[in-house]
Amino acid sequence: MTVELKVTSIDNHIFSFSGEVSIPQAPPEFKSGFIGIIGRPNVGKSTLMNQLVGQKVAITSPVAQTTRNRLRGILTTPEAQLIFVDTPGIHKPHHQLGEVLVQNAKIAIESVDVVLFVVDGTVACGAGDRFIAELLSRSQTPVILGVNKIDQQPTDSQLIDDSYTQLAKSHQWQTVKFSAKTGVGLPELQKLLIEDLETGPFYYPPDLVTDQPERFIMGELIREQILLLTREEVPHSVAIAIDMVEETPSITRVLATINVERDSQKGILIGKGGSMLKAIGSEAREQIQKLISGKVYLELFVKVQPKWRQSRVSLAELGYRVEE
Ligand SMILES: Nc1nc2c(ncn2[C@@H]2O[C@H](COP(=O)(O)OP(=O)(O)OP(=O)(O)O)[C@@H](O)[C@H]2O)c(=O)[nH]1
Ligand SMILES: [Mg+2]
Repeated sequence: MTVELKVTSIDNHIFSFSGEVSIPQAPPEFKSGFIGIIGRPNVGKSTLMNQLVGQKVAITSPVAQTTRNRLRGILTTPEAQLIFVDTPGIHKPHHQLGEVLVQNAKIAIESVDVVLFVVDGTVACGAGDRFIAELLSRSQTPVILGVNKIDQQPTDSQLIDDSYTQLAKSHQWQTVKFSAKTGVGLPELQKLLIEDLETGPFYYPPDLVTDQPERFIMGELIREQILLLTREEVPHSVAIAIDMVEETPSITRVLATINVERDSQKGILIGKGGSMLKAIGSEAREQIQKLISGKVYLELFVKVQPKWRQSRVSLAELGYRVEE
């Protein structure tokens, strides 16, 4: 028996279903479920999800607070379907956007089957981790502690390791160590996660890797280049709107607007003689070409929209889920 799932999508190549798709029926012992990836900013949550899924579905950067929206990455093996929910790093919020992000992470904790609490194995457990641990201990959701970045641990990592062993012990959490960057330890992590899941159906078609429309990922790939190429407050003050995607047999035309809060930020983004915008555009274009496996023409506009981060209406308009 197959279940017919009707989804209408205009330009969702990754989604890969425009029209009708069939989700096969899972075998009796098949396991499935939702795994929330939670942790402080910059610990490697999105890098981990991309590695597990085997494709870049989430953008990553050395700048903290890269991820803004909850995003699913899907891994289907012969025995299980794991749906990872990547979340924004949890930190003390300073403005409306920050509050929305933390609130969304809290909701993510409650709406998954297992929480994978990711910490940075290059530094000892800190106040930020304990804040999240406290939040997690108030929820019924089972937790696995994932110590990441072990490829970069100092040679004497005893104190660091002890700090996490202590944390896991006090909450009776299982611990697993890995490197999202090199992939070391990920097979063990995957095995542990599958053990923790219950038997269940396919939630998504087996070949799907994310629940996000291609348009959203295009915007994220532009934002990723801004994170990598600009400094200080600029990266956090931008919101991307994809205004148009037009596909022809030979090329896909994408028009996008980069919204910023101030004229000075607009100046930085455009750069001398337009050099910065050109660099952002050409790098992002390459990434988008990889995403859609085809030629792309990308045109970027910069617009000042004062205080968009302070306004819940603007946040919603720019595609951020605002959950109460
Ligand atoms: N050495 C090393 N670096 C890593 C590893 N995993 C992630 N990183 C780096 O850590 C930085 C942050 O990675 P992200 O995946 O963007 O982190 P995040 O937790 O999603 O960050 P937010 O979305 O801001 O909360 C990037 O520069 C990554 O390349 C790892 O296993 N080893
Ligand atoms: Mg992230």
